[in-house]
Amino acid sequence: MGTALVYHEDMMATRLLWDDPECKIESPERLAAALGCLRQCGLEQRCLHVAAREASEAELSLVHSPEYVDLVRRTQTLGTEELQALSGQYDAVYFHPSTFHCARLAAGAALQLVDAVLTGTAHNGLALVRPPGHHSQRAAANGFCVFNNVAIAAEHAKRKHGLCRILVVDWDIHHGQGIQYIFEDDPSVLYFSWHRYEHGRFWPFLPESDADTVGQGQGRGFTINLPWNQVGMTNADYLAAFLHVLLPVAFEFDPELVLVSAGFDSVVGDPEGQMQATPECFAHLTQLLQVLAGGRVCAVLEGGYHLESLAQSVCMTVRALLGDPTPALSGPMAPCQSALESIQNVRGAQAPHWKSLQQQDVSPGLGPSIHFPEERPLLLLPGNPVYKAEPLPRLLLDQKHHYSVPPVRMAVALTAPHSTSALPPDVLCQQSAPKWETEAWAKSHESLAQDETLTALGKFLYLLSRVLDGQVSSGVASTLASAVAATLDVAIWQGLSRGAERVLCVVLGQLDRPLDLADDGRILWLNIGGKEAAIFSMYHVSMPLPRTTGGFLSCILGVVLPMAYGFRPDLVLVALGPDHGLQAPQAALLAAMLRAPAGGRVLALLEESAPQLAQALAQGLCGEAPPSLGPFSTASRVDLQALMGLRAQLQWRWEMVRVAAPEPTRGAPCSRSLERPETSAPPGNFPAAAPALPPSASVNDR
Ligand code: X5A
Ligand code: ZN
Repeated sequence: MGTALVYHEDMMATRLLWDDPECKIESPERLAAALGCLRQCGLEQRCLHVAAREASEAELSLVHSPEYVDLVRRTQTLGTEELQALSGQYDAVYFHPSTFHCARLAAGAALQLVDAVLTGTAHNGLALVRPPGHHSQRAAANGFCVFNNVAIAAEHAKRKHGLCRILVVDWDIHHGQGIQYIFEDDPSVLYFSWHRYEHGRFWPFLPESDADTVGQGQGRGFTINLPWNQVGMTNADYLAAFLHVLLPVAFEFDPELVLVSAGFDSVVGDPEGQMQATPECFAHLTQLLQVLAGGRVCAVLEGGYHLESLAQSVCMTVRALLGDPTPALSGPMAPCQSALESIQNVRGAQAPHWKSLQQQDVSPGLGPSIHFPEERPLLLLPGNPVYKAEPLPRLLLDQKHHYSVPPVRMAVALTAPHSTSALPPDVLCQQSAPKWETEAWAKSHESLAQDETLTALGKFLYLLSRVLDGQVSSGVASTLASAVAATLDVAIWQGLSRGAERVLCVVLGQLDRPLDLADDGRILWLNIGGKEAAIFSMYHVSMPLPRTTGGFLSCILGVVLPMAYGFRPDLVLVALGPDHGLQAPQAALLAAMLRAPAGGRVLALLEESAPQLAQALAQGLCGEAPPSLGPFSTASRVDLQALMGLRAQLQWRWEMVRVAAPEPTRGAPCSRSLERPETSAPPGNFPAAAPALPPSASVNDR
């Protein structure tokens, strides 16, 4: 089972036959550019090829009126002048004698993709199509769109495959009002769209594109609009939208299928969108979506008019669908003021419909369970932040970072033989670090001196070296329970001395932070489910492990991932300590989601008597979709208060934690990131991502 690529060259046939500056950007070269890039990057060869077919009339009428389908059919025999006259009856549309054929292929491609994924032929996939679909309506072409490819595919998934919950994620920069209208009263299709809006001054100029449109009747809460009121939105703004709006609701909705209206006019360089997000961001967005619906993600091309931008973004999306680790993201990891206002508005509008968004109703003051240790008092209060945003990490290097994918995606170094039986043998890591090296490390820790723990440490160190030198992307290792803390300590130092600049430690349960660990910003220590909820420093934070699914997700989406994205770790160490309380599905989800901000470099460490957890972590790190966490249960008031209290403090340093714009009247600092946007980059001039690790020479000198 792999990634399906659905395509047919006939879809290059339709093109504009007269002069129309608005429509000329929707050109056949768009498909050629996307396909060419996929070939050049060796990605096309890794996909399962599925030929597009024409959608039948019956399939088109799942969404469109028979009269409209007839009308489009009759365009096949019209002359240029008649085509132009008919096109003029719609907003931003052109017809060509091949339009009917192409548009039926486009809809049929989406159907083929959904069938391949729902019958198990493919895991996920992308349909490269034109004309696009999301503006098209029951009886109207609109915005270059003729038939609504994604809406037809969603309706087909309901009727032919019996699905009850389909999530449509529309990341095109225009509002897919066609999809919104078709499903506005349908609770089985959750439609999420972000779009350039500028308070209604951007095409298609509709009041119903605003955040307060939530759907109608039974479908209330199943339309989610996130309008961008300024141009220049960045990777941070898009990620914040996913972490704080889309993903909480999506987990609560629990879709059986994710359809993406994958337009790439939301990428830097695009003349329509005027946004600043880079192609790499779309690998992240795609990877984040893959934790839903058992990984059944079907992306269907919509817009995208800057050929280079489009092509690179399509490649990033396919990379993520294939399971490759995500490339580093460039730019400041802080959402801008305008984006935060939009996020706040849509959360407010949707809160009556989604329990996962209701936590903002809890007062943002300090909850009773938050504890500030007395010996290291914390001086952070809203409106009185002592932490200034630090100088930004190395950004925008002159050269584009050439990242390579490690040959091994995941390896395990488990000590107890019985614990490996459920894993495929090819992931088992048999080698060990040199004896002298292992023994040298063990000298500093009593708990590592036994034979058993020494053997485990040797295997672990070997695995860590392979992660650091880029041979292995991620791993799971085990040792005796008594040696987890010391092994983690060794891993931190080894990581820092072998080239990682920032190490994120996600520590579950009762595992104390080593006392001699410097608090210099190179290590971020997140303790989940430790003794208390506390902020010891901006790099040492402790929070409860909520027992409810809602609480757990709030913790991961609302705190852990935003901090991880803000920190930009080169390496993530996940350690399961005593009383960690983590269930296997939670472990799988945590592992799968931590891959994204870490470029896939995640090493998990646990005690050897927990083979189910080791397996869950291994599956998550492989990119397998985690199993369902079970029915959504609202976070407890105590958990919410603790998380809210933490977030209120953390947001001054970790701006990705924010879900609302700071109130300017309270003297909050306007960090420079809130003062965006600036003008967009010249087309084709992409900001480059910083390399995640220094050149391999310095990592390899063992
Ligand atoms: C699919 C798509 C955009 C239409 C813009 C009209 N359509 N100005 O991106
Ligand atoms: Zn668009």
